Amino acid sequence: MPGFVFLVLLISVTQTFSQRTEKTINSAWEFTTAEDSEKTHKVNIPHTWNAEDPFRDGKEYFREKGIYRKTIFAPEEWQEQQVFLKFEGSNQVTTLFVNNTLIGEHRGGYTGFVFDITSALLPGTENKIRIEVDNSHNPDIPPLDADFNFYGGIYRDLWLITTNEVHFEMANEAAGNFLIKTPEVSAENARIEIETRVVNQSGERKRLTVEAEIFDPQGNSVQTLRRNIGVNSEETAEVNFEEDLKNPQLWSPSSPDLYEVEIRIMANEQQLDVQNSKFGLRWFEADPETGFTLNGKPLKLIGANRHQDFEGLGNALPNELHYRDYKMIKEMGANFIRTAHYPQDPEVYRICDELGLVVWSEIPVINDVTDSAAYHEVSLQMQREQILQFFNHPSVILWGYMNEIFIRLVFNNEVTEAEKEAKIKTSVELAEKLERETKKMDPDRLSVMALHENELYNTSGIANLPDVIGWNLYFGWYSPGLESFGKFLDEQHQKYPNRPLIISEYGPGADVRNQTIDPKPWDYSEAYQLKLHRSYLNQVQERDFIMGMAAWNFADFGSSFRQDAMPYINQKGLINFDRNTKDIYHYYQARLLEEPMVYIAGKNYQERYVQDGEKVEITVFSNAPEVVLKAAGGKITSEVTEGIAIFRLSLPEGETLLTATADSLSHSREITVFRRENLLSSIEKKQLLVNVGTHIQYKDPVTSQVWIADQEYREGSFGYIGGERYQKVLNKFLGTASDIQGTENDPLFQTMREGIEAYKFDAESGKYRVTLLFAEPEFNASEENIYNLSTSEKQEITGLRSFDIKINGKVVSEDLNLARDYGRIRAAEISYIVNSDGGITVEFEANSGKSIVSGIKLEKL
Ligand code: GCB
Repeated sequence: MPGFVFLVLLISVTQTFSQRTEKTINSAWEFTTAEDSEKTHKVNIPHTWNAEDPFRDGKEYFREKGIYRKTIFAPEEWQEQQVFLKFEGSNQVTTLFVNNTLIGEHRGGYTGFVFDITSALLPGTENKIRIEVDNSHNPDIPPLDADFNFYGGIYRDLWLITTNEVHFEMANEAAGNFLIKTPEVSAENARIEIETRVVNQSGERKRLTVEAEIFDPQGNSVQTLRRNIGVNSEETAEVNFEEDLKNPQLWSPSSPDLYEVEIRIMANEQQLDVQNSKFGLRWFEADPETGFTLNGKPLKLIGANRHQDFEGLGNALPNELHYRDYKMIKEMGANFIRTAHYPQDPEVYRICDELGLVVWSEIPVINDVTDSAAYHEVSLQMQREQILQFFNHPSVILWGYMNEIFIRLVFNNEVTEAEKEAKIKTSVELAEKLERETKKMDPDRLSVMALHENELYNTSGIANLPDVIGWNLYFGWYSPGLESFGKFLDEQHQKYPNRPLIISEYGPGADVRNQTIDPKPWDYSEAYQLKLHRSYLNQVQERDFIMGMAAWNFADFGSSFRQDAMPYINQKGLINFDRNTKDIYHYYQARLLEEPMVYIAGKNYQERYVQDGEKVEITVFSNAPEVVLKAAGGKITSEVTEGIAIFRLSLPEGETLLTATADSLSHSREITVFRRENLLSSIEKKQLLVNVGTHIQYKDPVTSQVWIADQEYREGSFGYIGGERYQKVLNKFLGTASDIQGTENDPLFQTMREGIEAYKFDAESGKYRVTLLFAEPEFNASEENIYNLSTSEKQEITGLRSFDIKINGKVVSEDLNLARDYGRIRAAEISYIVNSDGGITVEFEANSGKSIVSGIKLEKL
């Protein structure tokens, strides 16, 4: 072998060994729960053991300890290296053992951390890694309580990192060892400050050169800065650089240009360590009168909050799914996201930089505070970790540290005045500490907290602490009146004219199975979701002083105690838990996108049942001034107002293809029209199914059957006689937002008619099957959740009921007592065979309490 080839080989070999390597060690861990340590199974990280049980067992989901074990082979070369394990996130107390030696513990489930495992490793052999992750409730670790699931496990990537003995600081890396600060940026000049820390674990003093090379967004090297340093063994040296960049290319949602810095440690021309980080140049301001400006221009921040879970996966998502979510948020036309209620995967911040989304990132100090030094300390540690870990991301503009911190207190009827005072005191003290820490660590960004609609935030003084106040406002949902939203904001603005305000949450629950053209609060319809969001968007657009708004929530998410239209799911998403879009997602596109769009609403509302003479209402979203709709050979043009064109069409029964055109773009959808007056005569082909007690049309996704909206009896047709719509809570139109046992079709059973006298069908003579659907809605009222803010208005529980059912005069069920016969909030179905010689009348006669029915199905046999 010629001498120079040998030399080249030698250099590249030593270089490979001496430089940093980073690789995931996600695959094939032996997993067990402490309870059940005999049984292990192989899992891959990202992993949670709670992907399913919160959706099956509700609040009882498994919150204890899980143990991950693996052996890793440590090559001899590791003798001269430093070896680290880096966790991106693990919920919530993580304890690491290597060869049975305790390495360390980390508290908190949403930030990253690094352990140096060098001293416990045995090179040249197998080494045992054991990671214990404890997800039990811990009064000293936030979140104590919140409206989402606390999925346990190592649910983000796990990295094995080896470095030279001389390296950029690692042990502390998750707490940030390479910061790029941009304290002064203007169109002409950007000041850049780079901070790094170099560690020498080689056993001897080293003379080193540290370099920082800056690349512009096109990848051109624009500057290399150098420092010569001497570092004693076992010491850490801080190395800082400063540089001015003329005429910087600015980062913004419309042009998310990213610079990059590469830092290197050199010794005798050899590179010992290297790290890269992107960063961006922008400046911003939050003004209490004029709102938010970015790079000197007003920018209304509009977007969504986002939780990190996904149907079937819990919080253990591959990076691709994070990416897909944020891409969808961007494609909705949004420019803003809030990582409610905790720091998210590092991939998220990288994506937001790249896509151009302004980020509010926050720590999970939610609903309540423990008055303990430990709780305060863990909260501060979380804030430090989040700030240092995501410091270099230009997308991050707001650091949040509390969400609705008084909500538990406000809804706790048992608390004494003294306890209340103590709670307020510790919460305000913690907020003061967090505010101070946030500003100390990052004076260049804005601090923020989110409040719920309650005066305590003002009277306690807590709302005076951060730079920006976020309001979570649910007018038109938890409290009445869509217009109350704007009024509330005006009042706040007037009372506190120096506070920059942003809307951190708003939105109603919406279930795509529930459809109507006549939406009402609490009906969980897509139409009500559209109505509320449209109104809120307008009210924010009308007010310059509001910095922006983030919808609650981008996607439906898991919440083990929730009992909405779908149990254990918070359905305020703009898209479903499985990421299928709801109408509202497309509405935002019409309001926010600059490129042309047209979309016929009603993806989940294809079956349209209309009364005699009634027209079919079609809603089209577009950002064009007008839309043309073609249907059944006709063509109509309609103006677009606030992103919506409404068409009322006389359509024949049966299928119709609709095509909407705007700006030379088209969108088509097929619908099927049914005339209600014909339903009885066509009953041989179709069953007639009625969602009794509601204006909502419900589609069972499993059978594809449609339960049509209820109607009052009219001659020649069908409908109810007597009674009223059941309401669990006054002023709320939905029957009961309870998890109805024994069915997946909760909305069908949640709404009902109480005190009903009869249900009548003017059907022709023949043999029929009549099926009645029931559920006893009354249960212990104290089980209602705190987010149903009007619980004080609760109706008195009317107790159990008993009634008889007659069909065409004959008693078919006597003394039907739903609670006794089936249990409360449990679906019950009874079918009866009826031979009719014209007409079917089902009568309900109460023996005690009031009769009640949820649904009725008529089939001709
Ligand atoms: C809130 C909370 C959020 C809940 C939301 C809701 O105000 O901040 O965590 O999920 O309301 O849906 O009730």
